[in-house]
Amino acid sequence: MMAAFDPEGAAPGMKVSSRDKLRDFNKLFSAADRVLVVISADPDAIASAMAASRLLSRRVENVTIACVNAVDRPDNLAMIRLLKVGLVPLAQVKPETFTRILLVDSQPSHHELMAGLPVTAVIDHHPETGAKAPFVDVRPNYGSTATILTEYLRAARLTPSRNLATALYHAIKTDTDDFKRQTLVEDLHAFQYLFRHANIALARRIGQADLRLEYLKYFKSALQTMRLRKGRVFVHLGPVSNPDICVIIADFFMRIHTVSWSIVSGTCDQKLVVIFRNDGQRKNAGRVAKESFGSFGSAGGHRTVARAEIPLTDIKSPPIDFKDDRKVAAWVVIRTEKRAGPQPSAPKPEAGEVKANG
Ligand SMILES: [Mn+2]
Repeated sequence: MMAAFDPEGAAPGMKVSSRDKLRDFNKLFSAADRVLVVISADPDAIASAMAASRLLSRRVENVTIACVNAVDRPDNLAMIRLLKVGLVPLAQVKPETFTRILLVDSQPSHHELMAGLPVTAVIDHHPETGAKAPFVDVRPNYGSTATILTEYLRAARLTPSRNLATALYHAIKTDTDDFKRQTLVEDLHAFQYLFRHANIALARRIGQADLRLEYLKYFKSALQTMRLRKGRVFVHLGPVSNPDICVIIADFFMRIHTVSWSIVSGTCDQKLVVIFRNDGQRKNAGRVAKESFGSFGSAGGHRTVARAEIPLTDIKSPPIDFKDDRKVAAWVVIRTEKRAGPQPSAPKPEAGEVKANG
């Protein structure tokens, strides 16, 4: 039998048709169902849960979205607040009081709390883990789960509300890192569609909300104590409430066009955390992190981004006084300074002396 032309589906025989998938998905639910959508909250998971909730809102008795993690990233908090997302911690609900449980942007094996749930349906874009459930739609090539859910909404002929479209739009942007990561034409199509329905200014507001008010004191101390040598910025922040602060400050200094390396450290949970960033010009942050700190703790990363974490008790020769921020700062500089420089393309006597721009 010839397949009827399907404007929402993919080319016949080639890819998953979201219309077919939606039909199977809908069969799982009836009007008396109480549905629990379980996520590990990040923009894609939150948006996908909102979309699943929209798909089911008129088909079931109620839908609750619960997360296995504590939401504390500022951009996630902004998303939840500005888009009025109803989200509760999984610990606050009784899964056994629900008749259907849905996982979006996750698979059971991703989290022990998820693995223990009797899951009805899994919709995700992470690599296949052999999830067992009555309904599984895992598309590892997709840039985001939000793309899959956008296809479902379109197949169901449901126009997303402004807030839902904004959430999905932000999710695709986030998970594809503005299309610099794994992206399919399906992600672009979903994005293009959502663009017409989203509040772009609100999405931008959410995307740029990566700071907390309490972080400003670290900026102040970073600006006051930074050492700048040959385009390399060194900052030791001392005790920080969260290692993310070191990442934010390290990224911040890379925005200065003459800075080629940004190395920012801080102590948290009995560990020294060192964050490395560079401009990618003949440099290898992962190697520098490993050579500088690999003998003290875990250290590594990629060419432009890297990280080291050293237990504060483990440095014996010479012993480091981690209460003395100036000594720690000097130690980080000494460990990294010789290693963090441009690697010469041809052997040169002293790599540290090579100036990038002559
Ligand atoms: Mn995702």
